[in-house]
Amino acid sequence: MSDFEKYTIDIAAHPMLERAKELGFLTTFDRAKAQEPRCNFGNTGICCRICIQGPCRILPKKPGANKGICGAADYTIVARNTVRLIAGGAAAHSDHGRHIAETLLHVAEGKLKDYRVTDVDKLMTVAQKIGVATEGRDVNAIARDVAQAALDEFGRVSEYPKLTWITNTVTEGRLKKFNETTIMPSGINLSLAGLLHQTHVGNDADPINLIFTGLKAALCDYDGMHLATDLSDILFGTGVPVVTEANLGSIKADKVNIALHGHNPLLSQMVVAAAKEMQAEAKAAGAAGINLVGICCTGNEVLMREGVAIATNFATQELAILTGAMDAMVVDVQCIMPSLRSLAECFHTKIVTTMPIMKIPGSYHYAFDEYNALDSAKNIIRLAINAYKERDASRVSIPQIKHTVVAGFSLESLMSIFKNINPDNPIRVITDAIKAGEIKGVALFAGCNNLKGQHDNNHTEIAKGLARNDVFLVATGCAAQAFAKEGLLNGEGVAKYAGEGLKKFIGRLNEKSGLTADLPLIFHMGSCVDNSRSNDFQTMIANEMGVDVSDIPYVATAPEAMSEKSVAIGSYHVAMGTPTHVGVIPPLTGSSLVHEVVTKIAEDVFGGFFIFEADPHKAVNRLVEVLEERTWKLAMRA
Ligand code: XCC
Repeated sequence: MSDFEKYTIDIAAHPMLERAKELGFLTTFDRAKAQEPRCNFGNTGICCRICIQGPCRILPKKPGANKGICGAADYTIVARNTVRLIAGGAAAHSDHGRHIAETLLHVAEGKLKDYRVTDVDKLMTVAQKIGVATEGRDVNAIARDVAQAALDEFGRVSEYPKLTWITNTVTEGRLKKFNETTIMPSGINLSLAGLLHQTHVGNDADPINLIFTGLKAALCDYDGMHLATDLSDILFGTGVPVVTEANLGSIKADKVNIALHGHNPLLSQMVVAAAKEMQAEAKAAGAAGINLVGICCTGNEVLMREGVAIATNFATQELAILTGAMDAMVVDVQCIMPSLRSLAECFHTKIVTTMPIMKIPGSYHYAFDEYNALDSAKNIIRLAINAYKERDASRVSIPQIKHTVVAGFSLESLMSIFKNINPDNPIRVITDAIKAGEIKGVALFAGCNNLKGQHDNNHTEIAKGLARNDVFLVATGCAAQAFAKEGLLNGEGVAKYAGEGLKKFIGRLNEKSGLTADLPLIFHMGSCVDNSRSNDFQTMIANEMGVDVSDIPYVATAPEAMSEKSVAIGSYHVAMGTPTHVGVIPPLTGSSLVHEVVTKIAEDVFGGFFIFEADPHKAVNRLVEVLEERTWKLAMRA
């Protein structure tokens, strides 16, 4: 096996890595290798850098060094480090949501000419869900109140009232649990600032108290994500099934290629709209047109709503530039490697940053102007068209590898398929299949790439293993993109990997789907903020079964978790009562106490718990075991 094969299972990546080697460019794979061996203190979470007397590193057997200078024990240090990761993730997700909410408010106030309320049905649903009056009211008035309710989530400074989106989207059982355990937040900013205060030097030393505060922040993550999904749907439309393609082969040699990368759909939606209008300009420059492709969650956003192809996911973002055919990469926020800029220097590619909080020295910064959003997008496309003119055709080498993708499964679109089978009570399509033992339950795949393992391998191996065991699979984020690139998001994936029960179940959906394409093995629900769609799915299943979410056979897995956001997502899933697998051993093994709390004791309190298992096959066995145990318990209650 070559080094490249060891790095990633994505065969489109191999020739690009070879190319990087020829150019002498060190990719993220090389940099990951160069970081080995990792520092054991950092790797296990017992390096404390919270004050500048540090870093303090814990040596359990060395008197004096078995605590930090201030006397903080391993469990305090590990808990503090972990909950600060959660705060970082929750801040990122919720700030993304706040940005969307501000835009919706400005739309409702008639201040923005390029945006509008696209999905009025979704606006009505959300308004009714959060208690905004709709009867006889104008769309913009309702949109203003919904946007204001979302913005109010951030600024509350007292402990009451509690967060609106959580209050109105989770089961009664969860709400009671969150209140009883005092982790129910009222204000997102308040909770995150409180966490940073609590973890300051000389503050809280109690790991349990810290973990509960971490879970409160994780619920802020949930809230911010949920409102981001809802408000994005209102502005840009709720995803419906689309057929598109994925992998580097979706980059076209004869077109102006623009990659949309990051997380926030506000600009990328405008780029999609502008590209439709500017095909002639591209043709005048000698290209066959404009080809948009997506990377990371901005890619997932425009895939869901516009059918834009996926070029690649997080770990292989650099490789899109190495094709020599990428004219511009437009980035917004989160998960964008700073290395893109230096790699772009080897080609004609323009890296365009657009947000005030995300700049890369040396790249082009086109400040996104929501008041002139379409013009902002057009200027960027013009830059790409000019870059295309500088492209050296002799340096273009695109791996001709791609797969068909059937995606766009918002919960609404999934339910409309279920509705074709059971018009009166669509959710029963899945609960009946679980009760009949046709499927063993549901697994959500979420999260990133992490180069501590072979890129995309954990994602695909665990998915195939669970599919063989008749588990219904939904996915978001870079996990969904790994599946798209590997050909698991189409009907062939079902034929190859689904167990008999799952095959029958998806077959039944196919008969009634009303779609021209066969349904996929795994249902792509969108970007990372769209994990909220999976949470709503859980809530619907639990309510239909008459139990709490902590009782239903529904698991989550982040096979290659990497970002702070993934820590926040995983943590709130545990609070939601979901057994949550992580395929990378996170930096908390330095405290056996914290490790025990999150992997075992959490189950007693919330019903959810973490499973840390790097081996994909063992992970499959454990997840199936957990699903079977829950199904068995449910059958006992019946
Ligand atoms: Fe980033 Fe959402 Fe992770 Fe991918 S999955 S590496 S967070 S892009 Ni969100």
